[in-house]
Amino acid sequence: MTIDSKPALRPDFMWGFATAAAQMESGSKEQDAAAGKGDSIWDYFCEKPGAIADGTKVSRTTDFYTHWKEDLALMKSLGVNSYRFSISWPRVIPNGGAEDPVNEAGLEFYDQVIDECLRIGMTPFVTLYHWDLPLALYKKYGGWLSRRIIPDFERYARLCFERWGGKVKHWLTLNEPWVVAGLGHYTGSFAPGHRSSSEPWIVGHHLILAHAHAVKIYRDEFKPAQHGEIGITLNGDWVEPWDESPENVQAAQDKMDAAIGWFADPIYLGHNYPASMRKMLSDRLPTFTPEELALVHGSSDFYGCNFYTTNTIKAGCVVEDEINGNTTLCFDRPDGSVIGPESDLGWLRDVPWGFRKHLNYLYSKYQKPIYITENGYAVKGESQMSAEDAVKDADRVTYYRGYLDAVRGAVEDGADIRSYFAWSFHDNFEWASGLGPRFGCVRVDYDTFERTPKDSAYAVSEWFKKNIPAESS
Ligand code: PNW
Repeated sequence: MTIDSKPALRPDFMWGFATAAAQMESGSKEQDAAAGKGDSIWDYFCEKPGAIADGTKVSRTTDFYTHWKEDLALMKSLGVNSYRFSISWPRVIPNGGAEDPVNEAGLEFYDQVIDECLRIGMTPFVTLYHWDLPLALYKKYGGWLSRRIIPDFERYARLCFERWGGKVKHWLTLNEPWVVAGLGHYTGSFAPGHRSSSEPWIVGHHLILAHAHAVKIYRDEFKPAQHGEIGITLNGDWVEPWDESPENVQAAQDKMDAAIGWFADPIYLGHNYPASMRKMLSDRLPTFTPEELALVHGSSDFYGCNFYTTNTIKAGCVVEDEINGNTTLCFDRPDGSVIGPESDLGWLRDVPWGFRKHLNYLYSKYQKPIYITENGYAVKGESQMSAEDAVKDADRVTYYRGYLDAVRGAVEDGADIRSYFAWSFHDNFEWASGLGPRFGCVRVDYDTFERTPKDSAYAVSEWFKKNIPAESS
């Protein structure tokens, strides 16, 4: 073995694919009803004309509910050692509330999935909340807009720890609170579709508190016997100042504060929100009481990182964009060149070098082991391709190789990185974009639900075979 190919990752590095319940479980509305699943805010949002680009619905995605065993076997055949997925809150508590009945069939569904993961040697990495809020809680008190959500989330979390904590040792409370607050309540592009300049900051506050309360329950009541770890996962992409001017350099930091610091600064650093956000929002931004901040500070055992792209960034904006710190995100440079090729989504480009910088930034600022919980790519025009062409996903292969090399680079730089989950296992419901953009390493035929691995599935698998040292036997 040459020095160059020396494996840099930990022998116990966790890798596999990531999914989320709402994006891939359902086969039909009738199936959901028969399974006792309650509606989520996404079921409601999908009924709004124009909300979903192609008019598809979250109640008919990839039917993992039927195909779970075959999907887990396919993952395993690719050599993974773990699987990140989420529990559907309305599947296990259809109306969501602390006093509402539990749906035993929903619990049994996840019993099967978790048991099968363990049986075939995949470590389950489980998200409690990946955006599918029980609709009943939204109707009752506005969902995340109300503090009343905290005891309801606590009860849901406790139910999950009680039922599965003996088997699940890696928990994520919330996936990407920035998206829940920002796209759900500022741009209105995601469920529940609110456009407001006051709500996102309240929603964000309640998300942080609900997360921290769930973590306290885990640590007080379950961790002593179950010995697992728990944290939150945040999105937030890298930004490169458009040029060296002080205002554009400042814009880059303001954007990192708004996307990541909003949640990470209270949780990891104990700050009462970043100063740049306080300046921008003044008293629209809530304040943690000292007791709340004591609960929040340190409430994540690790840094959960979802990462997709890199932008160039300029100070100021034409249209106000407070969830990005009122900056302008670009893909071009002063010399007219672009930062990376286009994908199937306007916000996503393939820029591998930004990932290494980003991981180093996170590790030096927050000083926590990093679990990469999502990273992936939607190939431009893939939906219009034949199945034969779509599985030859050369652009996705290039993306993964570049980003995975960046992960190894950050490890070589000294960052403590412990997992990597590719987004996503198979093509699935891409939220407001519907079934159009495809993120899967496995193709799904949306008529027959047939699954076919793409070249990227094998490429990711090969990369890990080369880069994780064999555990000494
Ligand atoms: C993440 N943005 O969402 C989610 O965790 C996944 O459920 C999703 O499928 C995946 O990334 C790909 O989109 C995001 O607009 C959605 O910046 C939108 C944005 C970021 C993340």
